[in-house]
Amino acid sequence: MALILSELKDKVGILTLNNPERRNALSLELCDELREALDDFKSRKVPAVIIRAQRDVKVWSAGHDIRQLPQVSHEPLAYDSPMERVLRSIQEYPGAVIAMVQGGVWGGASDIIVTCDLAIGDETSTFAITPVKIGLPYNAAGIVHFINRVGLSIAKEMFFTAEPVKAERAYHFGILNHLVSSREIEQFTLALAGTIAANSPLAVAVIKEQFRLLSEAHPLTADAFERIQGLRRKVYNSHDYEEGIKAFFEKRKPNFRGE
Ligand code: YXS
Repeated sequence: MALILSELKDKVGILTLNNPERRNALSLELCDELREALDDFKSRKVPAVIIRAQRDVKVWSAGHDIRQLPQVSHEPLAYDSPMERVLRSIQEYPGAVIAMVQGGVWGGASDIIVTCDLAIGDETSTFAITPVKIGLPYNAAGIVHFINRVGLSIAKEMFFTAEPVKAERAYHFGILNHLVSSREIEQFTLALAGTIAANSPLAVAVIKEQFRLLSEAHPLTADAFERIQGLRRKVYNSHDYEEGIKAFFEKRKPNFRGE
């Protein structure tokens, strides 16, 4: 069964996450299909793409497939991991990539939302980023995505609490460009995508790439880079990371020790 459904409506591509049994968890397989579908639209010069889940889902995506997170002592969210490659595919796509959100968005799936160029949500949409729930050190690229979208203080609150941000607040803080009712979200998002698709695709693509280069430009000394690597290694080599994953599967609260 296709984990990603792909269709073209006029000049708008629509990609639907299609694994509700696993709550659209970002498995390696689903991420690879999502990236391949984006590459296919890119080859067909599709100027605007909507990423959505099935209509009226309760869970847009449960985030990274925890069963497939590398076990302790291995770099989770490595540069060339499937989820990270999807995020870069979205950033580098030469056209607008728009998230249409109904239901709960968890973990790495929230990084997809804040990496998309625009996000449209309905009243059921919520957004949580959850590494602290499983003792996982997020990565610098992902943290920059959140800082760029919601600013430092809201990004810290989201990461430190791992609590879902509800639709109204998500709109207020800029996770969502528009908050529309579940009845009208499909038509609204398609119309917005159509407006963008009717503009100069070359200008949109070049302006998008300038946004990416300028917003990602955070000068980092070699020392700072090494420090980040060392800090993250300390976490993914920790008891807490191992305990966090184990607790998820044993469906119990983790007992973190801070080491
Ligand atoms: O027990 P079965 O086999 O039926 O499977 C259950 C869940 O184990 C499974 N499932 C997942 N499997 C792998 N990875 C996941 N992230 C994941 N989430 C769920 O799907 C089956 C149905 O789940 P269930 O019964 O809990 O569904 P529900 O409708 O009652 O609750 C839906 C959720 C999403 C609220 C609940 O499944 C949940 O809280 N899932 C974990 C959400 C989460 O913490 N995601 C973060 C993943 S880690 C990640 O994205 C980043 C690495 S980071 O941590 O840095 O943010």
